Amino acid sequence: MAIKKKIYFASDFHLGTPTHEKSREREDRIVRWLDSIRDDAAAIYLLGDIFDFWFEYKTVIPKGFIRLQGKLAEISDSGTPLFLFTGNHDMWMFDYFRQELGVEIYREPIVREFSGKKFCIGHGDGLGPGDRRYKFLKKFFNSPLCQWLFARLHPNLGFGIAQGWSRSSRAANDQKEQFLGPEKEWLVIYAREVLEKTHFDYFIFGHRHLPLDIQLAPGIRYVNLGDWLHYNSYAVFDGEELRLEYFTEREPTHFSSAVDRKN
Ligand SMILES: [Mn+2]
Repeated sequence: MAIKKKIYFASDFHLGTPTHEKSREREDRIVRWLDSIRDDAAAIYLLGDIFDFWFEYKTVIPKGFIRLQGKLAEISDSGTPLFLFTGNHDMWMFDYFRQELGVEIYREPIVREFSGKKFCIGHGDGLGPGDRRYKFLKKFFNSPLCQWLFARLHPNLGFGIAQGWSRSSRAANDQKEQFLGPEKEWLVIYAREVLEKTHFDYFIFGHRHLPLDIQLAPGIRYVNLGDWLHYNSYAVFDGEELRLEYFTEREPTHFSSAVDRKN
């Protein structure tokens, strides 16, 4: 058996958008990626916006995404720890993933140390300067009152409203984000602010939908995980090096080998 020593990070799958068909294709790709990394993964961190919208009622969860859930359950049951962050699109994840899949849920950035390197890990929304409107909305959406009220809406209505919100977002409109330059990227600004007070080796965030690997100081980097709408990007730490990588697939060869076996 391979020695499990790599730590994987990915974010912004946005399952559910833009269409059921496209989302399913993406979900299948993510499941193949998880299959490809699970044997050498010491842990897998999913950094938010896994779903384009999610809400769980006391006894009911949204339809779909069953292959991802099954795969996460399988990996979790096999003993590989999985960690999931809520993003701005799926902040209404409550107990289901922990109870049913054994996946730990985080709502805020966390600090971790791996092989002597200090990591700051989070989705990345609401950090850095500006975006006051979003920061206010986040507080409101996170309030028990708001969640209680949403749960009172019939799901057909509630999810209809939510899909309307989501359709106005950039990701749903298939627009690629543009790099603003290191002076203006707000997560770079945030990381630099943090570094004035505390040492970190690596900052890993999602949310930006742009694969970025930016050196903040010698040996100190900010990695943005990109997304799976455009990039199929992820990061992996092997105990020494942190790398931003892209999941690429060759044409499936298992069909021909299945035929070979029959002969
Ligand atoms: Mn996102």
